Amino acid sequence: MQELVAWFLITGLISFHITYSDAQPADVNVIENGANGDGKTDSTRAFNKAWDVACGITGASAKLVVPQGRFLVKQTTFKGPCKAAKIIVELGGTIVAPDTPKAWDGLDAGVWLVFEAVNGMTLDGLGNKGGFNGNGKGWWDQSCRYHPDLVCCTKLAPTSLKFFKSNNLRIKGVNIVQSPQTHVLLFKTDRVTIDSVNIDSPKDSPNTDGIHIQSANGVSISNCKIKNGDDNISIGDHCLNIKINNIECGPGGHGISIGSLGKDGGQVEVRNIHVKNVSFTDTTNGARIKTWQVGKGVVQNVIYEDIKLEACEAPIVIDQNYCAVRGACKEKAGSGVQISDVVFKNFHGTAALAETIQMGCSKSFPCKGITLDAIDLSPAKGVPCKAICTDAHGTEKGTVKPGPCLLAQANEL
Ligand SMILES: *[C@@H]1O[C@H](CO)[C@@H](O)[C@H](O)[C@H]1NC(C)=O
Ligand SMILES: *[C@H]1O[C@H](CO)[C@@H](O)[C@H](O)[C@H]1NC(C)=O
Repeated sequence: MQELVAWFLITGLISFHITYSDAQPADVNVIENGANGDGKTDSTRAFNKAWDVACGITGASAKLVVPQGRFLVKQTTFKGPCKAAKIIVELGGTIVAPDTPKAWDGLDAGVWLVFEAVNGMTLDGLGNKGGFNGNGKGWWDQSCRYHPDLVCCTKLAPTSLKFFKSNNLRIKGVNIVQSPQTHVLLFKTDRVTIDSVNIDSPKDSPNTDGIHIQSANGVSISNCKIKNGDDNISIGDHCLNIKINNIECGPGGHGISIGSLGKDGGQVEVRNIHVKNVSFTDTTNGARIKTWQVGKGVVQNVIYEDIKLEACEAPIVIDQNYCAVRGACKEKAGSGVQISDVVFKNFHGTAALAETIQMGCSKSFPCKGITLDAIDLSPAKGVPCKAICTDAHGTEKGTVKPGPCLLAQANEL
C-alpha cells in the first residue's frame, strides 16, 4: 500500500512538472538579450535577437518581455510565423524611434516597426504603461504637406506600427505617440482586436492618421482615445466586418472615414462596418464615406450610431467625387462605387460649418437605402446648418435636423 502511494506521488509529481513547464516556458527578456533602456543605446539587434528566441519557442505560448525604460529601436521587422500557438509581447516600457529621418537612410522610409506573418499575438502595454514613441518631429518638419518650399521635402514618412499578413492579433493598453505618419496600419490581416489604445500626436502634424485598415477582415477597435493630425480611423478598399466602439476623437483629426476608395479605378469591397458610441470634438469630419469617381465595386451595410459631436465641421459626409484637389476632377459617367444600406442614427451636437450634412453620390450609381434617423445637429457658431444631398435615396425617421435631404427610395425589383 505504501509503495502504491509513493508510486502515485512520484508519477503525480513528474506529470505535474511536465504540465507546469509546458504551460510556462521561460520568458524572454530583451535586457538579457542585450537591450538597454537608457533611451540612447541602439537596442535594435537585441530586440531582433529576443524576438527570434521567443518566436522559436515551441508549445502553447511564449512571452517576450520589454521592461520599464526607453528602448531605442531602429526600423525593423519582427517576422513570424512563430512556433508557439500564442506569443505575448509584454510592454512595460517605451520603444522609441530614432529622432532623425537620417536614421532611415538606405531603409524603407514607409515604416518603422513591422510585424509580419505573426499569428496569435497579444501586444500588451500593461494598462497603458508601455508603448511606442515615433519621435516624428524631424519628419513633420520636412513634410511636403506643410513645407512645399523645402527642396528636399518628403511625402512619405514612416508608419509607426504595421501589422502585415497576420491574424489573430490583440493589441491592448498601448500608447502610440508622436508618429512620423500613420500610427497603426493593418494590412492583409484577419481578426484583430485593438482595445484601450491611446494615440496622441499634435493637431497640426501632417498625415498622422490614427489607425488605417486596408484589406482586412474582422477588426474590432474599442475604448480608444485618438488625437492626431489626420484621419482618426480610416477604412480602405477591401474591408469586411469592422466594429468600432467607444472612441473619443479629437481635438484634431478628420473623424472616422471609409475611404478614399477606388483611387486607381480598382474594385472595392467594403461591407459590414459598425461604428457606435463615438465622440468627435473639434474635428473636421465625423462620419464620412469618400470614393473616387473611377472606383468600382460596393460599399454596403454601414452603420454609424450614437455619435456625439462638438464643433465638428462636417458631421455627415458622403463624397463620391473625391479628388486630390477639391473640385478639380471633372464629372465622369459610367463608373462609380455603389453605396447602399448606410444608416446614420442618433447624431447629437454642434456643427461648425454650414454644410452639416453633405451627400454627393454618384450620378451613375446613386446611393440607395440610406437612412437618417434621429439626427439633431445645431450650429456651433451661429451659421445655420444645411443639408445638401444629390443622388442620395433613402428614408428619414424621427427628427432629422438639418433636413430633409434624401430623395425617396427608388423603386427596385
Ligand atoms: C461610450 O464611450 C465612452 C468612451 O468614449 C465610454 O466612457 C462610455 O461608457 C460608452 N458608453 C456606452 C453606453 O458604452
Ligand atoms: C482624415 O483626414 C484625411 C486627410 O484629410 C482624410 O483623407 C481621411 O479620410 C480622414 N479620415 C477620417 C477618419 O475622417
